[in-house]
Amino acid sequence: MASLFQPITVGAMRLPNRIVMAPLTRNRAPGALPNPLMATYYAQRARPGEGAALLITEATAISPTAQGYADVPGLWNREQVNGWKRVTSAVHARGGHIVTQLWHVGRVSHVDLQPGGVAPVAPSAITAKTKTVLIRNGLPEFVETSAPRALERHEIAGIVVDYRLAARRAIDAGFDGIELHAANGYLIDQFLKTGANQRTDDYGGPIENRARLLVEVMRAIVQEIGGDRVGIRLSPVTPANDIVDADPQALFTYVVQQLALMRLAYLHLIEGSTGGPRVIDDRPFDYAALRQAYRAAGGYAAWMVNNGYDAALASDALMQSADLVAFGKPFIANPDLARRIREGAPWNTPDRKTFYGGGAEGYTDYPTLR
Ligand code: 8OZ
Repeated sequence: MASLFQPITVGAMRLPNRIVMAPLTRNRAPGALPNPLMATYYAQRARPGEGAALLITEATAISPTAQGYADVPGLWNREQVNGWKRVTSAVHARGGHIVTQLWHVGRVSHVDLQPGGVAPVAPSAITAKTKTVLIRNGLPEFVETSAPRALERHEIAGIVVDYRLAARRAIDAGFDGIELHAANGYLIDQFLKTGANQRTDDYGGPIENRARLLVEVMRAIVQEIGGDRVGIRLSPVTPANDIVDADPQALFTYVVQQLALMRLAYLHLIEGSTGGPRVIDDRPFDYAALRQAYRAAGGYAAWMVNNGYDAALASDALMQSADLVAFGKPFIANPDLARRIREGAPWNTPDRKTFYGGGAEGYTDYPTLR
């Protein structure tokens, strides 16, 4: 049985403990450009013995059309690569590890965020009943997402290339690897799930078709940077961003069986509703059965769990064969969360008002223990 403070090898990384900082959207990258304040924020959370053994960056757009929120960072040009280099070197200077989360929002976007003001792309032309954030007159404003257009069959290969190139640029920027964002109702999850995918070509219909984009993107990324630098985030039943599937247990069993054929670093599971309840009454899901299906298919990547964990629940999860635990909101307010867990110290409470947008306040000014 592993404890939270037992070292572990995760793909190409040797980690001193099992504590991971989950990806957290913070909307502090005007112009989609990573900046020095972000480097400070991540480095604070990578202090040896205090911060996370592995940091996952906030979701990062792979192309201009992949964006769905104001002031989120990107990874499609040289300037962004250089901006991220400051972040990765600040984290590495502390002895930490950091991967970036590659993101295409699909339909969860707004015409004001799209190049040329065109409609966002999606598997099918079905509008998500959800909101995104624009910045108008310097202030964040929640707006309904725009109606998307369905991707043409011949456009999909180009999206796969965008992911592959972003993965290459991540390595150029000094990241230890990437996490594919296949969760929370964004593009990959939209293809996966029946509520958003009504395609009649080989990317819609049966599970193998709906999972095709995920598998193609993962294969392309693994070819480009090696599976030992690749993780993936999945959220089988989250309702986030108006997403639903008719049979998530069957869908994700197939997905993890496909992932078992790749030599990956980790699988990252959001249990229940993202940032909300861990159990959803009308969306039951057996995560232990999913992990067993992955292992039975020969998958040996680290199994990372997330959503609403505290120290006690995290220890239980490791006892029940999870390998890593990702903490999200606790890391916003506690740069030294690992130390607080080790010492049983109280946790600072995060301030929701400063989650999205703004500057140093509520970002780099949370206190550490003395
Ligand atoms: C909160 C606000 C905006 C985006 C996710 C990338 O849910 C996000 C996100 C979260 O995965």
